Amino acid sequence: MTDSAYAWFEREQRERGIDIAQVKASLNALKIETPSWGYADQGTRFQTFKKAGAARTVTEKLEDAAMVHRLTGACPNVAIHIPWDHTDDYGKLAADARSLGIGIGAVNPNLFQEDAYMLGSVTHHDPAVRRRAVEHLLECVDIARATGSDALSLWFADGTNYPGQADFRQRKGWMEESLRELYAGLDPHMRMLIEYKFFEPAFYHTDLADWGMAYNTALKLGPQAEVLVDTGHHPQGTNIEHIVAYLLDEGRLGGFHFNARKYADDDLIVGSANPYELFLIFSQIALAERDRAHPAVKRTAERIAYMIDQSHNIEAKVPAMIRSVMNVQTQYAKALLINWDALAEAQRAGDVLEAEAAVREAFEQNVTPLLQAVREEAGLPADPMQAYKASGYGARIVSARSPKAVTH
Ligand code: AOS
Ligand code: ZN
Ligand code: ZN
Ligand code: ZN
Repeated sequence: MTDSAYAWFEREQRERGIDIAQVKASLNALKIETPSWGYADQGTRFQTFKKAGAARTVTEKLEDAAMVHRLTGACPNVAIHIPWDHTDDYGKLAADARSLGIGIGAVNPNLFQEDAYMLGSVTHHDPAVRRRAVEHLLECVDIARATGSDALSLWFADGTNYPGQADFRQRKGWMEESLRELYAGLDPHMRMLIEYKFFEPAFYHTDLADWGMAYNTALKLGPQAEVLVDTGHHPQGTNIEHIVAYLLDEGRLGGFHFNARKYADDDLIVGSANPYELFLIFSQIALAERDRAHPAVKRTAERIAYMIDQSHNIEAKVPAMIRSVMNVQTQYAKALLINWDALAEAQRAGDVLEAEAAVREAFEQNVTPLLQAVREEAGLPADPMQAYKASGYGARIVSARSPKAVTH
């Protein structure tokens, strides 16, 4: 993109009444955590294709996450999943990450891959299984402490497949009891992000099925518990931006797991199927970030943990992650181009068409010159995807990570 394209963009936006310096500051502040599991081979229940170059060890996952950060400047932390990223020395893991220029983000416990959890983890009818689950959660607090992480991302696969299989209210009680014990184990600076999902792997009921259940649980636990919105976890047609606004207003929007879906929890490249939805989510956040009349809402918006949760089945992992990061930046940039005064004026006048236009017209702007300028001003490649292709990293990891070369 040429300088003149950016100059033209800036002139256009000034005419639209947009404060470009503020937009750039907001874009620079946007940090997005990438998931360690997005760099390793993941599959569907039909097949996990072995992809040449996919990270095989936690060290390789850190290397890939660091590469994404080097090219985007926007991904300083990587989320870990335990036991997938298990190591005997978590202090060393954090030091390794630091030496690569990144840090450890949210710690994700895994309570869904042991046979013991077939009928539930923290909601299992057998107290011994619940104990095992709570001990794993507490172990993850220790791991967060050892790695310098300040967040635990909690997703529970707990649910049932058939009516009558279990007692909903009894399980609700066990969930709350287990989470209370975990909450008591948190350090004061740690946040507990509670993720909900309406179905899968359970098909009849899921113990934390929607944002209301996650919110109510967080409310009962205390201020360190917040809701995590995974964009793939709602029934079709759900107005996610409304949920986002509601949770922002209540001070309990903790973070996001971004991914795209067309049908269910597809976990595809962010913004690939639903860019307008992502834009509308960011429009609620951008509005909250500038809400000086409600400082608590503004604070909540400013500390949202933005995380990507995608699971690559057929795509090369590192460039897929870069694409997701760029797509997040694009939709946030567009949301920052809403003329809020014009929107408020249209709302006051009850002018439905003008109000809708004020939002949509921001989405229709071409933000490529803006994002390229912001990156160049920060000393980053204007086009991280292009830079990745030119770097030779993809070819290097394919040869370095051949199955024969596995050392541990
Ligand atoms: C599962 O559907 C959730 O999105 C979780 O966040 C999960 O832990 C993550 O996808 C890694 O398995
Ligand atoms: Zn998720
Ligand atoms: Zn999910
Ligand atoms: Zn998902």
